[in-house]
Amino acid sequence: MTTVLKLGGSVITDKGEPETIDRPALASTAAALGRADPGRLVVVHGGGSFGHHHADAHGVSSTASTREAAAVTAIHDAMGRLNAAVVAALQEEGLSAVPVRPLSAAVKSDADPTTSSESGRSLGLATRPVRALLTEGFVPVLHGDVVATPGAGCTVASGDTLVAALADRLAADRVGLCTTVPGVLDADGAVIEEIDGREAVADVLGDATGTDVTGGMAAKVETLLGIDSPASIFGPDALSRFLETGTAGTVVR
Ligand code: IP8
Repeated sequence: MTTVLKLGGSVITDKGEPETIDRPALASTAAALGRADPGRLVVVHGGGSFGHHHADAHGVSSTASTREAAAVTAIHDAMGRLNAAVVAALQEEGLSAVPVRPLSAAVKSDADPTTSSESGRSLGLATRPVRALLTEGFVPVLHGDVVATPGAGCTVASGDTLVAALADRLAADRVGLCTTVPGVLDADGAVIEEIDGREAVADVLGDATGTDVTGGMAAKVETLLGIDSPASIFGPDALSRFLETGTAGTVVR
């Protein structure tokens, strides 16, 4: 069984403070993973106050590109610092976590990659190393990153886009997005149990708190609707349930 799990940047960092890890949240997330027996597991994490802070400072997003090497390096290096912290936290809980860095493994592949909506298919991702690491018993840990964008320089590929690309190419059995909210909420604040069509996206436009250069809940749902496997969006409290049962919060089909 293959699970692709995204840890939202807002879950593991304090989005209000540049480059600040939410240590208790990261530790409890890692502990939940350490307690579970998820089989083949790929972890992807978002940018939180690391990537988004630097991307915003350089005017780079999933649609705004840069050709400045210093901007690419600043964003990528910040994501590297967060990735190292996530890998270390997972290792402390006994997982064989290792870093896999998308700048060196991914390229946006749409004809007009700066205006197309983010889908897993718009990303060329070298999944052979990820597969090989899984087979060797490792837990590859990827993250949202700046990636080459033909004709434009580099743009941000969000962790969600990576999740979608990985889910498709690894034929994932289970896909989960651990966010700060317990799922996609309706107008009354109740968790919507299931979303199965694009028309739902208009109703779920959430507001991302802090700096987020890759879009909020609507973009997440849109991306997840594009993959074959059902995907769950849930809060940190439901992480163990997701790992046990394969679904939690809102299921996007
Ligand atoms: O937080 C964005 O990833 P996300 C990563 O999953 C960067 O949207 C580099 C801002």
